[in-house]
Amino acid sequence: MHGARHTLALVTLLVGSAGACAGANSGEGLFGNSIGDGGDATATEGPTAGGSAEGDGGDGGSATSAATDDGTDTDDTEGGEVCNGLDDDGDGIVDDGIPALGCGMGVCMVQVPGCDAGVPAQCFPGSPTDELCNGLDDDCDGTVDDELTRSCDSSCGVGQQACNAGTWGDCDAPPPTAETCNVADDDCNGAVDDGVPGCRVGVHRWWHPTTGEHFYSLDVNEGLCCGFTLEYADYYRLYAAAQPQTVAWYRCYGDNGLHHYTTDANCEGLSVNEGVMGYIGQVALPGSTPLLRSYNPANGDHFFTTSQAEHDNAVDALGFVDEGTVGHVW
Ligand SMILES: [Ca+2]
Ligand SMILES: [Ca+2]
Ligand SMILES: [Ca+2]
Ligand SMILES: [Ca+2]
Repeated sequence: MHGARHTLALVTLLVGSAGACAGANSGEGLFGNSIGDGGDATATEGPTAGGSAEGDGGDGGSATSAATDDGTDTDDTEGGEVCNGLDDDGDGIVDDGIPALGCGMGVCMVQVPGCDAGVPAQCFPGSPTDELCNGLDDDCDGTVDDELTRSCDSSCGVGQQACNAGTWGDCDAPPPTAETCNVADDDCNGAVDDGVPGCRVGVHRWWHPTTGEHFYSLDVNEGLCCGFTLEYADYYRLYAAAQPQTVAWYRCYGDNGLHHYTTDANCEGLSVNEGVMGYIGQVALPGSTPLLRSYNPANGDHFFTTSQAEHDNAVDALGFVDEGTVGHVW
């Protein structure tokens, strides 16, 4: 009994091995079929025999022409190699000469072999991205850089720049220039007409503790003569020469012994014109601040301040009459 069992197991093993071998052989046979129809025993030698002029010769009468002229190979190719895992044109190479396949534009462009293991290739283009200024067609619409423009700025303002040959061109925002006396911030540092000698003149503010007069002068020493107290040097500034939208600011002297200041060359009919102090803005200009005027009927004092709070206090608490904004100073 024991011997019989061993024998049965051995037979089963042999049968199994034979089946596996048979399967493998038949598979190779299928692949090798197209190469050598005639000799099954030498299937593995296919490529060598493949010179198989002999094999081809057996198929048809073209053996002679094949031997004399390579041109017949071209004829065979025209016969049509298709992507099917077979050597349709009989040149010994499976699926040869099938052109590559391309698809997509720009960076999405893809090229794949026309035939992959007997299966016709499929081509899937890459994914587009936002167009960048880089000399590439990023969004795959067929146009490189798509005439891109973008906003840009300088310290003086905003502008545009265009993409040229993959790099951004010059920004057309206004460039900073040297500061000149023109009521404009030419160098774009945030200060108007800064550092231009003689552009503006400083008006110093004095106050007389006895008369209560507010006195304004271009001379920081002028008030020392007569008991005035210097409240602010360079309290505000005027343009030394006329600028667009400025008018002359006159200093006047009245019969009452007090000074007055106005844009009226006739000193509003009340005083003697002592001359032009400078030029005051008729409207709000770059860098300017309003100059507020009030009048004290009790002592005839004309008070000028750039402080709204000080102006309001004079009117509300000190008996001054509000005479409004008389111009714009710096
Ligand atoms: Ca594009
Ligand atoms: Ca681009
Ligand atoms: Ca400036
Ligand atoms: Ca300027």
